[in-house]
Amino acid sequence: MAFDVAEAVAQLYWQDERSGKTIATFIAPPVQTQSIVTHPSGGTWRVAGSGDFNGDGFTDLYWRDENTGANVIELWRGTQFLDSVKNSVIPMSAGWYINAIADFTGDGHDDVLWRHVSSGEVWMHQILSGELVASVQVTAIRDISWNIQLTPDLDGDGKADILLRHHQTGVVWRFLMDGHQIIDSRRFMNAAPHWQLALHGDFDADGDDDLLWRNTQNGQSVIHRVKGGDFSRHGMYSLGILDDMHWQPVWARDLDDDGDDDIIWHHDRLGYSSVYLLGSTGYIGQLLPSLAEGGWRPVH
Ligand SMILES: [Ca+2]
Ligand SMILES: [Ca+2]
Ligand SMILES: [Ca+2]
Ligand SMILES: [Ca+2]
Repeated sequence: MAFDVAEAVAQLYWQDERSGKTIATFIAPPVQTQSIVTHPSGGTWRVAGSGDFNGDGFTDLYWRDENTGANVIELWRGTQFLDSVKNSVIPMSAGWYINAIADFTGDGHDDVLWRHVSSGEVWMHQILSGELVASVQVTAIRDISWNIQLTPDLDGDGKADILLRHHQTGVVWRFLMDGHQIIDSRRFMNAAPHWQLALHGDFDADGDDDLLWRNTQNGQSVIHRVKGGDFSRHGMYSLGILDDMHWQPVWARDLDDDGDDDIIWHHDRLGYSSVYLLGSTGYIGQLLPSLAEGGWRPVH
């Protein structure tokens, strides 16, 4: 069923790693979907991530040329291609990779967080209207056992923060951020390593991001509400067990437009997608038309 993509509340991208073919899926309440091919192939280019780089409310694409290391932001307005903006040249061989795309400066334009594969350095590219306006070092986390796992806005100030995870101990560490500056650095919580820190989103509609955990041993999902930037044991509730681990939670978006983020799942082998529409007492699950084939990568 077709709808006007201007009514869409979410625009999600998928890419076939082999060809670089890219699909955009638009979702409008009450969970209607419409998919279009944006690029029949990628050549030597692959999408490294997506975000809103010009603050117009539509999702754009960040492309990297794997041969030359060139980076280009493609600005989109729904199904309409607007512009492509050269951003920087960072050869893959230099060891830098994109760790996260999020709005660290709070201006509504997403920024890019890079990490160096061996030195552990963390670097930020601040983006405005698709253009690179500042390139600044954040910190160096030399111990590469620490991953930058998620970049939620934990304290609800409109600026993304950083959650690190130690992949052996499971310890979660928090950086509250103001742009590229770390304004608070402390241990957030402990969790056994088989609990995967899967997604963040504002699941209770109170303005700060909450966390979705998945137990990789039994498939249980747990939402963990964050209050004032901190962990609260009282704010945890289960979303039940989905023991087929090919089902992965891949995005958090407010799909029914009621203020709280909902969860989009994807079966990485069969290509099925489904949603959990969250409410105050649980969720309503709904299967979606197949959005992308198995083996397609959701672009974050
Ligand atoms: Ca920004
Ligand atoms: Ca914040
Ligand atoms: Ca919240
Ligand atoms: Ca919702």
